[in-house]
Amino acid sequence: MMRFHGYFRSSSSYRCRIAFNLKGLTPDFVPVHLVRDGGQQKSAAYRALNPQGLVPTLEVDGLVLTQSPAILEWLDETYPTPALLPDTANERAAVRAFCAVIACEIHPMQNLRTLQYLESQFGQGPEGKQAWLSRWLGEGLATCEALLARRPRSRFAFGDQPGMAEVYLIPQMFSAQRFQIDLTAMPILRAIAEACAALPAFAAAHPSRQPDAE
Ligand SMILES: N[C@@H](CCC(=O)N[C@@H](CS)C(=O)NCC(=O)O)C(=O)O
Repeated sequence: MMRFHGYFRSSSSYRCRIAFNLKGLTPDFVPVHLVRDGGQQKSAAYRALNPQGLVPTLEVDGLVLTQSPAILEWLDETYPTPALLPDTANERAAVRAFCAVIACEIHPMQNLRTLQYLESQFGQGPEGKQAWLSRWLGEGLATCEALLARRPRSRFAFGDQPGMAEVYLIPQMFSAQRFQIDLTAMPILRAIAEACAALPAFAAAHPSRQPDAE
């Protein structure tokens, strides 16, 4: 039994969906609406699975996995083909650094609860929140672009096949568009996003194609 709890627009859920598709896995899906009912992720029933009250959560038989980086590494170790990480320690470190910029530096700044806190505790409206998002998403994505600009160019971020870097990058590019971040100065990231959009595993993982899409 494999059961995935997520939300169509959540970028950490989107990461996992891409990985499932690349690996040919089709877990059952349980939608967790992040706004309805005050946020279903905060319910006692969901918190019993994921004490942080965040999506995603993956249940596999008796095992409960939380935090998308842990889920993705577990998937790659448990279903090694196709591999999401490169063969060498040096390249794996480069890919993990790229992914960490997104997961550790960018994503927490755009999260729903962060934006809600800016509003409730610091009185920020749409303009203030937009300035915040532009600052942190813009800087983080510029770092991703710079990390790739210093490498020999390839079709995808770290070679001719998509892998862990694209699993993180594509949802982040979706969020950047949603939050109207200027991507003009990021031609490498845009080219990778375009190459991924043509692949069924990525296209099928898009938020607009999920059963809970609005
Ligand atoms: N580092 C966590 C982040 C999880 C996370 O922040 N999920 C967001 C959606 S992308 C969420 O559940 N937000 C609900 C909220 O802020 O209340 C992961 O990668 O799984």
